[in-house]
Amino acid sequence: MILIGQYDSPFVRRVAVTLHHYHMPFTRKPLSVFGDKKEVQAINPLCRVPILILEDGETLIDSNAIIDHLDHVAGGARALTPQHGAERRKVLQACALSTGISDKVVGLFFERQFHESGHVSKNLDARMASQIKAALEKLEHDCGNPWFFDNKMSQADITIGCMLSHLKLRLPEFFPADKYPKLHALSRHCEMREEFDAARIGANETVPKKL
Ligand SMILES: N[C@@H](CCC(=O)N[C@@H](CS)C(=O)NCC(=O)O)C(=O)O
Repeated sequence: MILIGQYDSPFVRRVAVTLHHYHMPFTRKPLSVFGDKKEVQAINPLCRVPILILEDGETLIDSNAIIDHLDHVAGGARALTPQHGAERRKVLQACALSTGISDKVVGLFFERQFHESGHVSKNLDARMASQIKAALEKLEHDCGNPWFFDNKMSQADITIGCMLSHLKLRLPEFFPADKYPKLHALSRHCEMREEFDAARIGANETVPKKL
């Protein structure tokens, strides 16, 4: 399998951590949606990552759809997302909140990075900031120990761990050291794991200053 995308994307990283967790071999092409736009768009018309190319050449896009496939291949007991019922809904809801935060963090970062000075919408900036903060507070409230759902590692931990490392990289002021103690502990717990360590951002995996 070939994973396309840089690890400064929380969506690419959650797929990579999941692949490592399942010990599924893959190679990676760290293409940039900016610097390698033509190449990425030739594979995914949306010019978005992650993209996973399967052994038979089939191409999957979107981290949720990719992880759904990986869970299926890993099978019942190994799957990081429970297969049925309330447990499955809880994990998927925590992932939805977490990927929703990452969507807003990416949006706010791009808004600030790419608009010429003075052209950032203050109202949009404030709206996205309030969405990020409220969703972080909800995750902090619901977070268990040592994992999000106490003793069992799930896809919620991978997704929240990758969301937090990306938040710290792009908008660190939203995750101060003296706030969100349960999420800080979860982030540390995740980053000590082998599968997270195997998916660290490389020095060249950056975003351009201008579009
Ligand atoms: N819902 C998608 C979101 C993917 C996404 O937003 N990827 C970003 C990288 S962090 C991207 O490729 N953005 C380029 C663009 O949309 O122009 C997923 O879960 O994979």
